[in-house]
Amino acid sequence: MLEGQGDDGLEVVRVASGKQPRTVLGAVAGVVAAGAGLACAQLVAAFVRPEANPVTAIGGAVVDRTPVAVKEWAIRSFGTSDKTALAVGILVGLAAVAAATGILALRHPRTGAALAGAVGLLGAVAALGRPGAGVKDALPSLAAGLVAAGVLRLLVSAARRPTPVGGRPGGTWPMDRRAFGRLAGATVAASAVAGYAGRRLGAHGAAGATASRTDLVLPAPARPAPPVPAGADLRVPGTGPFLTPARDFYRVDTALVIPRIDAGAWRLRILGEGVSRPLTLSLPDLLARPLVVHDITLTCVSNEVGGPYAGNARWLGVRLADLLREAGVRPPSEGGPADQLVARSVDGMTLGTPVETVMDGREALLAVGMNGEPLPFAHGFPVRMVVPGLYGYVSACKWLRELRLTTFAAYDAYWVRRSWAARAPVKTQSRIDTPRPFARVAAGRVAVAGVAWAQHRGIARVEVRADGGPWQDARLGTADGVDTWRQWVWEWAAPSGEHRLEVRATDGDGAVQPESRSGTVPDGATGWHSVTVRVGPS
Ligand SMILES: Nc1nc2c(c(=O)[nH]1)N[C@H]1C(S)=C(S)[C@@H](COP(=O)(O)O)O[C@H]1N2
Ligand SMILES: [Mo]
Repeated sequence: MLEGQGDDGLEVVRVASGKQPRTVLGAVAGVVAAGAGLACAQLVAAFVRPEANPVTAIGGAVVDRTPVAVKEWAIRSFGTSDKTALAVGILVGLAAVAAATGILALRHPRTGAALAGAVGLLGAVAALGRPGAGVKDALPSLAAGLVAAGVLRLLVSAARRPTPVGGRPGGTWPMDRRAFGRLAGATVAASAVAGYAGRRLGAHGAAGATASRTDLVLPAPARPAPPVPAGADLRVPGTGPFLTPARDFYRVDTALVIPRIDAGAWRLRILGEGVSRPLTLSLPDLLARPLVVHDITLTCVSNEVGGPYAGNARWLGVRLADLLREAGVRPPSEGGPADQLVARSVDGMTLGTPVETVMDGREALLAVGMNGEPLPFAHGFPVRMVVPGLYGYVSACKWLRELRLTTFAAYDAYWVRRSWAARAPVKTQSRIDTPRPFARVAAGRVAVAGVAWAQHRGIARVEVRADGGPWQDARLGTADGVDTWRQWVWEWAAPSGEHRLEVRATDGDGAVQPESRSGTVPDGATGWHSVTVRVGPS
C-alpha cells in the first residue's frame, strides 16, 4: 500500500499521512483534466455545431432514453429549468467519474488515461447518434478525450513524484505539490481561455441565423386581422394578459440547445403517401402565399391540473390544408390513403397529427409570426405548426423541416413511442390564477379569476364554488373565437376562515369538465382545479 514504506518508523508515518492529500491530488487531476477536455470540446464544437458538444450530445441521448415517469417527475420538480438540472446532473456525474479516474491514474497512469479517452469516445458515439449529425460531430468529443488523457498523464506524473523525506533527492511533498499546483493552475487558466473562445466563436456561428431573423419582414395577412375583442381581457390583478407575450410563453421541448436556423437556408419538404405533387418550399415561397392571422391557445399535455403550460398567441401563417391540397393530399374522409401527418424538425423531433383534423376547416397553420414578430428561436423560428384543439406534442412542431404523409398504423412519432397517446385532442380545463394557493386575503369582496380552455370547442360557461357549496356562474371575458382560452372572474363575498375554491368549465358542446382526477399520461390531465385560501378579518 505505502509506496515509501521502509524500516524507518517515522518515514512510514509521514508517507502514510501523505496518502490522504495524494488521493485528493488524484481527484483534482481528474477533474482538471476533464475540464480541459470539455473546454477543448467547446472550442472545437464552435467549428462543428453546438449540438456536437459532448455534454449536449450525452444530454440529448439521455433525454431520448429517459422513461416517461422520470421525465414527468423532472418537469414537476424542475419545471422549465429541467434542462439546466440535466446539464448540472451530467456535469456532476462527469466530475465524479473524472475524480475516480484521477485517483485510479495515480496507481495506473495508463489505465486512467485510457479511461479518459474512453469517456471521450462515449461522447463521440452519443454525438454521432444525434439527429442531423455528420462525421464531424465526433470531433469535439474525440478532442476532449485526447486532451483529457494527455492532461491527466501530465498531472499524475507531477503528483506521483517520489516523496522521500529528510533531504534525500527528489524533493519533498510541499515541493511536489507546488509543481502540481502550478501545472493544474495553468491548465485551468488555459481551459478557461479555450472555453470562453469556444463560446464566443459559437455565438458568432449563429450570427447568420440571428441576422436572418432580424432582417425578416413579415408580409401583411391577406385579410387584415380583427383586433382582439374588447372585453376578452378582464385585467383582473393577479391574472396574466389575454395574449401571452412571447417572452412569457411557456416552452416545452427536448432541445438542449435551441436550434438556430438560417432562414435563407431553410427548406420544407412535403412528401409521402397520397402526395401526388411533392413540394419543396423556401421561406420566400411560403411568404408569397396568402397569410392568415389567427389567435390560438397552445397547451401541453404535460400540464397538470392548474399548471402553467398554456399560452395564447396571435399567430401569422399559411393554412396547412391549402398546402396539402396543392400537394395532392386528400383527407381520409375523401378517400386519401394517409391518416397521419408526421412533422419532423431539424433536431429530429417527430410529431404526428391526424390529417383529417388538419383538413377539417380549422385554422391549422404553418406559422411564421407570433404576436406580430417573427417566431422567436425558442418557439420554432422560422416555421412551426400550430393546430387549434390538439396538444402541442401531436401538432405544434417547432423548427419544422419535413411533413410526411403516412398512417398511424405504420408510424409512431417520438412521444407515442414513449407511452403517450397517438391522438390527443385538448381536454377542457379551467384554472384559478388568483387568489394564489394559500394566499391570505381580507374578508369581503375577493375577485376569484383565471382562464378556461377547450380549444376548437370553445368555453360556454365557467362555474366556481367555495367549500363544496352551490356552483356559481363566473363572468366570462368576451370570446375570441373558439380556439382561444377565455378569462373569467367571480366576485366572492369571502367570510373569515380557511376556504377551498373550486372551478369547472363547460365547453361549447355542453360537456362539463369532469371532476375525476387523472394524471397527464397518456393523453392529458383531468379534474377540477382547487385552491385553498385563508381569509382574515378585513
Ligand atoms: N421540434 C420540437 N417541436 C416541439 C417540441 C419539441 O420537443 N421539439 N415539443 C412540443 C410540445 S410537447 C409542445 S407542448 C409545444 C410547445 O411549444 P412552445 O415551446 O412554443 O410553447 O411544442 C411542441 N413542438
Ligand atoms: Mo407538450
